[in-house]
Amino acid sequence: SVLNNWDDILLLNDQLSEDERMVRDMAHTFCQEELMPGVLMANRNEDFDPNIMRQFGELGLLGATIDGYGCSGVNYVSYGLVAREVERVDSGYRSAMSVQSSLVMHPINAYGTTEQKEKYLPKLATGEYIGCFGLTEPGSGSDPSSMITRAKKVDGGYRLTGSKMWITNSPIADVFVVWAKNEAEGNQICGFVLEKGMAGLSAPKIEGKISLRTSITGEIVMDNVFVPEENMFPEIRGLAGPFGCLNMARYGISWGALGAAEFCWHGARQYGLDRIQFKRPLAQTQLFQTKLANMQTEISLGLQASLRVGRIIDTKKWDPTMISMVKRNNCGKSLDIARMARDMHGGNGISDEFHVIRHMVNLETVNTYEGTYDVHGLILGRAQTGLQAFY
Ligand code: TGC
Ligand code: FAD
Repeated sequence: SVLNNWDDILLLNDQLSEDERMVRDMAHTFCQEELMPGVLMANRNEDFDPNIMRQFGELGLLGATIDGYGCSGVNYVSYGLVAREVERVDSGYRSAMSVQSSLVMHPINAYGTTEQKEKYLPKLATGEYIGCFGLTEPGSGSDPSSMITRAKKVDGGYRLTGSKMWITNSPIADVFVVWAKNEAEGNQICGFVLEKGMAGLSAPKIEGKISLRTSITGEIVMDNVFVPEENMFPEIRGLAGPFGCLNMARYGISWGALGAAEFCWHGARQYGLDRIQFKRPLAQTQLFQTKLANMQTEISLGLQASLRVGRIIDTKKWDPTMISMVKRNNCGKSLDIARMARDMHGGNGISDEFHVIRHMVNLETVNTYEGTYDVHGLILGRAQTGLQAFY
């Protein structure tokens, strides 16, 4: 048979170049050897070790698609493959990597001045600096156009006032990419790079998360923070600015979520082989096998779709709706798979030692952030009918 592995039924491995396989294998080894052993306690204690960012940096996994500034310059398929390996361990670790790469380094690279790029990108690439991205506010989530954070023009720069909510990495961030309405330009949305230590800037941690506990999440509170003119993105205006970053992060998530789903599928299969009930392995029952077949099918199809979108992005002729489709489908399917795997582990499934319940609760966040499942449905609905149904 041409099939080497039951877990690669559509021969995805053969569709990758040698370079892509190398990046994937390197990320896989790092994630399994360095991240997996500590994830249980990190999740239990709600602990994110910033040193993980330095390790990502050493391996060239931060801003990996950027050319120059110490970045690896790999293609978007490789970026997706890395996201899949990191999230196979935990969505929180992938979150830290994708925020730094797609939501902080990407906008600085795409919208920033030469000085901004030279100042921030090399240190973000090594993980010496940790970045965060502030779009969501307490009263503005799915509808970011309703944000109330304001930038007021003053001598030499702007004063920013407002607060951002649910911001990955904010409590430990050195660099904050923040979106605000610029009063001097008719309240158009503009992007600013803030730095830790600016007067009036704080980033309190959000406590009590049941999901994504290996990732640190906080607010960004800005009380009349002075931001020099040179820290503003000079040209990008409107929601196209933040959405331009979200596209790439959402694409990475489409791969990442499937990494988590694969872990759950493999875990359920192994559990079913090991666990004897009614005098036979659970895996020898028809119900168990059809559940495994459903997982295999959705994961294999989802990976093909993300690979296809990655290949299209690498040709630079892509559309955001393609990304909405894979972000939405792969997150929704992965969440279903994790819930099913949890069930197939019986009572053990609720123990963190089997990891599936951690993936399950993480995927609740992944299905919600970067545009919820339903919001991406509305984006796709609008694109095919020409009618927007948000309002
Ligand atoms: P709409 O009228 O659709 O668009 C306004 C302007 O934005 C442009 N645009 C895009 N540009 C590039 N890429 C995209 N995907 C774009 N989507 C829209 C559009 O062309 C237009 O440009 P212009 O120049 O004409 O002004 O705006 P709307 O207000 O109707 O939007 C509705 C909706 C629902 C599509 C949008 O607001 C949305 O996607 N909401 C979801 C919000 C979201 O995703 N938030 C994410 C926050 S960050 C985060 O969650 C990080 S978690 C990271 C982690 O830890 O991994
Ligand atoms: P809401 O927009 O209030 O939505 C609530 C529910 O209503 C959802 O089910 C939604 O699908 C539904 N809904 C909304 N609008 C409609 C409609 N028109 N029709 C039908 N149903 C609708 N944001 C950042 O800016 N930066 C970050 O780094 C970041 N990290 C995050 C980390 C975590 C752990 C979490 C949980 C969130 C993070 N977010 C971040 C915020 C995230 O992007 C938002 O939570 C998300 O966009 C949804 O917004 P909301 O929570 O305000 O929900």
